[in-house]
Order: sequence, then C-alpha cells, then structure tokens
Amino acid sequence: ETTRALLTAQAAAWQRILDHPFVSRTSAGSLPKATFDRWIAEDYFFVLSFRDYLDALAAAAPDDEARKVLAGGSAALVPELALFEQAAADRGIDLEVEPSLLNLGYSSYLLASVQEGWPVGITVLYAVEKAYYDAWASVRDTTSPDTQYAGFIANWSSPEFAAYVEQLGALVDREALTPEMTRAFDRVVRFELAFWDLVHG
Ligand code: MP5
Repeated sequence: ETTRALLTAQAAAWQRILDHPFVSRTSAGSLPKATFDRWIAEDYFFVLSFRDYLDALAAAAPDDEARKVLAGGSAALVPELALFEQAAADRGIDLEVEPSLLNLGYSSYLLASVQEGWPVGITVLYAVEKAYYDAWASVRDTTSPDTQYAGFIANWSSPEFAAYVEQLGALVDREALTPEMTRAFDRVVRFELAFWDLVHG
C-alpha cells in the first residue's frame, strides 16, 4: 500500500508531530492564550490558501470518484472558516495579520504541488489532512470534554473527517509510489512540524 509505505518511512517524524508540545499542551489546557491565538491567525491564512489549492487540485482530478471526495473536502471549509472567524471574534484576534514566511512557503508549496500532477497533488492533500486528523484525534483522546478547544477538536477529529481522510488515502493507494510522491509527503511532514514550532516557539 502506498500510504502505508509513506507513513512507515516517516514514522519517527510523524510521532514528533503527535508529541509536539503544541498538541500536548492543547490537550493539557496549559497552552498560553497568545500561542493559541497565534495559531488561529496563522492557520486561518493557511486554510484560505488551502481552499485555492483544493480548487486547483479538483480541476486536475482524473475521474468522478476523485472529484466527489475533493468536493466533500471543499464543502467542509465553509463551516471551518466560520469556526475560525467566530473564535477570532470571541478571543479578540486580528485575522488580517501578515502570515509568517514559513506559512507563505507552505501555502505556496501546496499550490505548486498541483503542477507536478495528480499523484503528487493528492499525496500532498492526504499528508496535510492526515497530519491534522492524527494530531487533533490525539488531543480529543487526552483532554477533558469541556475544553475551550472543542470546536477545533471536533472539526478535525469527527467521524466524518476520519472518513474523508480514509477516502483520500484510498485515492493515494490507487497510485504506485514514485520518488516524487515520497518527496512531496516528506516535505509536508517537515512543514507540519515547522508550523507547530513556529506558533509554539
Ligand atoms: C491543516 C491545517 C488541515 N488547517 N493547518 C495546517 C498547518 N495543516 C493542516 O487542513 P484543513 O484544510 O484545515 O482541513
């Protein structure tokens, strides 16, 4: 299986995503407010860019099955962006701040990956979504139900999101693994770790 090979090769780095202090401190409720606020502003920019990437990738999708899965992901961004906007209003966060260069780099890389063709583009999408599913499912499993982060936890660890990530994995598994797919997956892993470091550091 292609996804299994990708994840196995990155098992150590993947574990560092799940064990990251941002993730464990979100679970423990010990994250400083400014840190979570920083994440909200950075991630909001990321998700807006991600929406453009998803549209571009959908235009490159090879068949109806792939288009249907991606349309589901696109629809989920409507409530997701509303979640960020509500949290920003509640917490007094300015969402218009200039993103970090790392965030600009990650967001630009997403869009650029589509130019490498469908197998690379779908590998990137799977890696991005799987990283967030695993991280937020880990928060879900280790935190109290009345956490202030419940909306975000539910967004990326719901059964619906889990099913979406499974469907993305199935699309990747239709492809035979190439060095370009491995490189793309590894880049997303590095970007994800750096993103947590950026907002937590
Ligand atoms: C996602 C995200 C998940 N919101 N932010 C980062 C840094 N990585 C992955 O993407 P989406 O579009 O929110 O499901």
